Amino acid sequence: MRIGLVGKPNVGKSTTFAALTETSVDIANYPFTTIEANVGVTYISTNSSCACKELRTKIEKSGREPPSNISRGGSICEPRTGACNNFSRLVPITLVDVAGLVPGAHKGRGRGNQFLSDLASCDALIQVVDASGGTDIEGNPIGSGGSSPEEEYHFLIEELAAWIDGIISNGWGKAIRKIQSEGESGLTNFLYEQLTGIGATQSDIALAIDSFRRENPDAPAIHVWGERERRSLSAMLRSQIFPLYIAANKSDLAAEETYLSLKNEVIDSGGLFVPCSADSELALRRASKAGAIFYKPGTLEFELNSEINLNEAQKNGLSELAERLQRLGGTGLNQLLTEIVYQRLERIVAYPVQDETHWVDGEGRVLPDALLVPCGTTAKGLAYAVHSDLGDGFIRASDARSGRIVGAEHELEDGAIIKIHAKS
Ligand SMILES: Nc1nc2c(ncn2[C@@H]2O[C@H](COP(=O)(O)OP(=O)(O)O)[C@@H](O)[C@H]2O)c(=O)[nH]1
Ligand SMILES: [Mg+2]
Repeated sequence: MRIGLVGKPNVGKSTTFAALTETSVDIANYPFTTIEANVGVTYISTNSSCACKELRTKIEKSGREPPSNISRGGSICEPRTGACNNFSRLVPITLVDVAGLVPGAHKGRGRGNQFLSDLASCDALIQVVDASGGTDIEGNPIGSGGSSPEEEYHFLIEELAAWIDGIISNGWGKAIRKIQSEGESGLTNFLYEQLTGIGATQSDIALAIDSFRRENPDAPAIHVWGERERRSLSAMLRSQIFPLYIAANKSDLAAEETYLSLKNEVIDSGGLFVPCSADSELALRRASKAGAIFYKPGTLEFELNSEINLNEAQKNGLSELAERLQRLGGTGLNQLLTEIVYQRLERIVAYPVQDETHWVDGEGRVLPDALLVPCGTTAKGLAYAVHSDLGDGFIRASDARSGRIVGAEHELEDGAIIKIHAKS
């Protein structure tokens, strides 16, 4: 699971990245571009209780003593990445902070194609916009309300569509020949060949062609398509290959009228628009890491740690943050990620194990991995998600909960605990 942070410079992409991954990266109030994309890991909670809750009950019922784990609220799993407390399991998501995208990137302006290829491996994109309208399209600070969040949104989707258009225009002569010999499936095959490298699937292409047909019922035969038709198809391809969700950042500074029309446009077209304050999330995570507060991401309140002495400035800073959290209804970032992963991308959680009785791996670790996989993932698909060798050598799997043997095409349920049998 990989999510890219995109947007014009100086909107808070690196701040969002630093807050969510709890790492330090360069953050500055002027447009500058990091040479390499920042790549890191963030965590979100699973929708339902960790499978270690069931395991604990199973052990208790059998009359054995589960490992004592008071400090973790009863959780007994041993996550290799993430953590689990009170049966709330954290699962990893890779985040990529793709530096600033400037108008003309598809023609190589700024860091141009480098930005674009950093996006290619992402399952979804979050566009961070400056909801306060305080920075121009190139990221230079101007007074609040001086720029239009709508403009930066349109610039970005058009830039991405132009990039895709560039890729398909390149071989258009070949497309025409394919269409003449293979009919409409020639177009699908051509698009798949050209776009598989940026992560397009057959189904993305089929869905994009469907929506093109719906929006352009009178389009001429493909072999006489001009730029207009191709551009329109590129826009549909963009929305299938790179679903884009909006983090309306700097909401702490923003007047609602600055972003209202963008909000309405995004929501009316079925998109996701969440007001965020990355800066506040970063301050909260840092205070929490320093031990000054107890804060659970996604909540509206935090507690001061009475064992830590704070100076006046720190106390004021924290009380200002507390007031801000209440006023904004949270920092928005956790809500945004959770909605993208579970509602929009329909990811489910699967626990691969090596021992179907004790739900452990080869080293005896209890439920070491919890993976986010697309809804509809099969047993064999999970094997590939663990390791390509496990997928290639797949023989069969077993459902560790019921003990039943399942085949390669068996579709996993949310929370499935699966042992994979493979040739080594
Ligand atoms: N008020 C406010 N400022 C923010 C917020 N997020 C980021 N900033 C500031 O915006 C500027 C640009 O942030 P940065 O993360 O470097 O932007 P990037 O160029 O998109 O990576 C910095 O001065 C940040 O402190 C926010 O939520 N609220
Ligand atoms: Mg940055």
